[in-house]
Amino acid sequence: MTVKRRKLHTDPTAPVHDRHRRTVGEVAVRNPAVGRDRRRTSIDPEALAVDNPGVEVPVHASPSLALLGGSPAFAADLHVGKPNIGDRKRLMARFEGILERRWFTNDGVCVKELERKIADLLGVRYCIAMCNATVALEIVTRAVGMRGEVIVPSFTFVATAHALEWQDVTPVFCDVDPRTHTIDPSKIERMITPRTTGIVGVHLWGQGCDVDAIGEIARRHRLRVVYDAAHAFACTHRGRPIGGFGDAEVFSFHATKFFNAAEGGCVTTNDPAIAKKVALMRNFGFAGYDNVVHLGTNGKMDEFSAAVGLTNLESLDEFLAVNRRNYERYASGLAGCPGLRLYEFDRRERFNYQYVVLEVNPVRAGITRDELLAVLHSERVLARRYFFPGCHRMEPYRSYFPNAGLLLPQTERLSERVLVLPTGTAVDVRAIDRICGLLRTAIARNAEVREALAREVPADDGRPAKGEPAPPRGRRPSRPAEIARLRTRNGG
Ligand code: T4K
Repeated sequence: MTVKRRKLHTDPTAPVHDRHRRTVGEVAVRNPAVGRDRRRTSIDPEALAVDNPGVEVPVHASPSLALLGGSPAFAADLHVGKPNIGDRKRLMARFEGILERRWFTNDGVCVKELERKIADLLGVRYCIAMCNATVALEIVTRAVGMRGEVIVPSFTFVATAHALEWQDVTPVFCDVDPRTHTIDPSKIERMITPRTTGIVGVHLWGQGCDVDAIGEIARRHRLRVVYDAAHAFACTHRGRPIGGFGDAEVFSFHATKFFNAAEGGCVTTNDPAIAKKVALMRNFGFAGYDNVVHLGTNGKMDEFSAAVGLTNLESLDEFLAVNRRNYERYASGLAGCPGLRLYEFDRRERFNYQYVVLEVNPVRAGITRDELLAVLHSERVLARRYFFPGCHRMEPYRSYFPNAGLLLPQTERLSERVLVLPTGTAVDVRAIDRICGLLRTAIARNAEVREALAREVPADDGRPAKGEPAPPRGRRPSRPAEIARLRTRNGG
């Protein structure tokens, strides 16, 4: 079969990291390994071109895979979420200052400075630093008066749902938009009941939710709106910095985040009443010595975390440049690879590129996401299946709503297909080239990979194995009628 050479349209800004650049068709014909497997797996080079018409594909060496008897590609584990680290000298100087002052927490100078700087950066009136985003979400849930039921995507880190449930608010799971992976506004209204008090949108991967549509629904139904912006530090949406949308937004400064304070987070808002309540609740409700005026908890950020945050804030541009470079490298390294689609970011907005998100189409790739994950793990590339299997398939939610998945087809699909790859300042372009080469080889040799995996013990995917008892159903005796009703509505 002859494959015509296609016209090349390369992004002039993309790195040229391989001297041998060929078209998709040529890869399939000239690379004997790919050619052989193409016949076996019926991967048609023309089909590759449909995925990425006219995109030039760099040819990577096609090494052997550890799973097929080779040595692992990396000598040490390559993680998703290795922390970004700012200037060490400045960090140590800040630590010295904290030790000198002997003021470790409770509104110290570093925390106050961090709050001021973040409010300025995000263009919001108030920033309240927190010990982490999960506690921040719990506090905000109470501060804005969410009760009963709150509509939230299931395709998120489980903390989003847990924060609600921890406050005895029932998370009602809504499906996401297959393109943006954020809550689908067209699906929200049908989830609203007389008990609904709010919506929690998640700016997943730093991609802003459709805030206009959500705001409109909230206005019509008098609902509160909070955004989980854990991934979205320093990102914009429709030209505006994320941080000022809804009643309040919550950021995470966990070690794995674009901007980290080791542990930490913050609440941002333009509403003075909410800001005041959140600040009180963060510190047990104390309004001064011996004067407790509100129910509260301990959500305070300590000075050492704030010092890490302040130092990292000074290096944001460098972190961003590295993440952007890494993202582009993955984009060029995987262009035209059958069945792999890299999550795209709108070039008109600012993103932090902290998550390199791949969608695996098992039919086109001839291999599943989980098989690719196994390949990468055997090479010591610890890619992650964020956010498998979806909150609705985790406890306690899967017991409450065993059939919620029926109303969440996009969530189910994505949680079977998404693979998050390592990036950040701990990952260099050579490592990325190697990872792209591994993915390409795994797809080219998919039949051998499947055979090798079939000989191995199946991995625990968090779902009950065959023969294992089904998860217990509805264990909340205090609200049986409500659970029965929600089960019915959620497809139970
Ligand atoms: N909402 C959303 C949408 C979120 O994604 C998160 C957190 C939250 C809310 C809650 O925010 P926080 O309460 O955490 O502030 C990790 C993080 O623990 C979690 O913060 C994050 N989302 C989530 C996406 O990822 P795991 O279960 O994957 O954690 P773990 O320990 O496996 O770490 C991830 C990877 O990072 C590992 O491969 C190892 C590496 N790592 C981790 C740490 C802590 C390092 O290399 N160095 C480190 O210091 O949840």
